[in-house]
Amino acid sequence: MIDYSKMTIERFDAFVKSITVNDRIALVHDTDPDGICSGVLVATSVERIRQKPVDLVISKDHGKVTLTDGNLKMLQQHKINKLFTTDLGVDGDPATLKRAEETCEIIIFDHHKLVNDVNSPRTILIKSQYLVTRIDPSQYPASKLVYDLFSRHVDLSDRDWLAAAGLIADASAKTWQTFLDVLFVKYGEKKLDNIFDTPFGMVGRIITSTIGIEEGQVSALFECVLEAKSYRDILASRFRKYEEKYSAELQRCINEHKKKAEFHRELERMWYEIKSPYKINSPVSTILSFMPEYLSTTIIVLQDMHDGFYAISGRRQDGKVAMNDLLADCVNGLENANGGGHRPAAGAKVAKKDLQIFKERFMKALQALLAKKD
Ligand SMILES: [Mn+2]
Repeated sequence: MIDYSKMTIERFDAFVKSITVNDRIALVHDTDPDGICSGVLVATSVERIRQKPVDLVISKDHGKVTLTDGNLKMLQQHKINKLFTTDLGVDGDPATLKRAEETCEIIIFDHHKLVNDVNSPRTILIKSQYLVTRIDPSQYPASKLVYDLFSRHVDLSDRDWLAAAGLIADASAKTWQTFLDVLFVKYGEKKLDNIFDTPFGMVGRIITSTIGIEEGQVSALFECVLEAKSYRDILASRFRKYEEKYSAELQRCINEHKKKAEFHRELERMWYEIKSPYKINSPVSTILSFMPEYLSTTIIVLQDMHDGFYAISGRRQDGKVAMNDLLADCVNGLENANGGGHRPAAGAKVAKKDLQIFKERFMKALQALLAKKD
């Protein structure tokens, strides 16, 4: 049984009931599979509730998970009075949120680490950890959260595959086995050993690949997912070809890791700098982290983004190291850097000139953790 927090649910219900055709509604979503699937579920729900689409969709580019001045300007230009955000830790910047509150009522759907309790008369913060306390919030992705909550008000059963795609991409399939098993039967799809090879897994792969190769496609991709009556429409879309290219590149990076990564067995550490024309560090780190021999390895995969910054992904699947805290500590005080995410999977952005500092801090932190264990 899911232990819902009563107050959050009641406020959410009242908010949904207050939605009318006259509202100016915006959606701000993250641009990974969970962010897009949860965003599409919000957009679909709003449209079904009031028979009119959302008025504005803002797709966040990677690296900034909080609202920007540019986002606020857009909200004002479009006279938005109700705002939904999905899969973004916007609670990391309460000041900007307060400014958004001057014109908008806000609902935040998120499952990242709680940074600030930004609940207020104008804002409802819906963190997975408020609703379910017995699992790590990384295991209750935004897509499933949005699906569960909006299903209280509108029939989304024909879009359940969006919840599946989002949670599989966020490495949460094990937590939702029963939910997924029902869908495999319902749609007559085979359950495969590798969940990422199933059609629901493939939806996420197509999203990751498209954005990893051509970030400018994000609006078209969002539209495609929104219009799709079934996951089959996405698998048959023009975005499928990105997945093929990306998969090959992913395989190359995985194949080369033994040769090119730096290992430090004593510290249970892997440090792997990859070079690729695509933004690919995050899926490379995820795949490595689930290889049986690396389940107890702290993995860093980084990539020069050729914009003065490194994109960094950290993974550790056995739960012994909190990657979100670790990366946040390592970037603390560095110029234009940021870091955070989930306990098993986190990300960071660091200026090229500060990479050495980051690496030293990372090594020191692991040594300190190791000392604690002894
Ligand atoms: Mn997510």
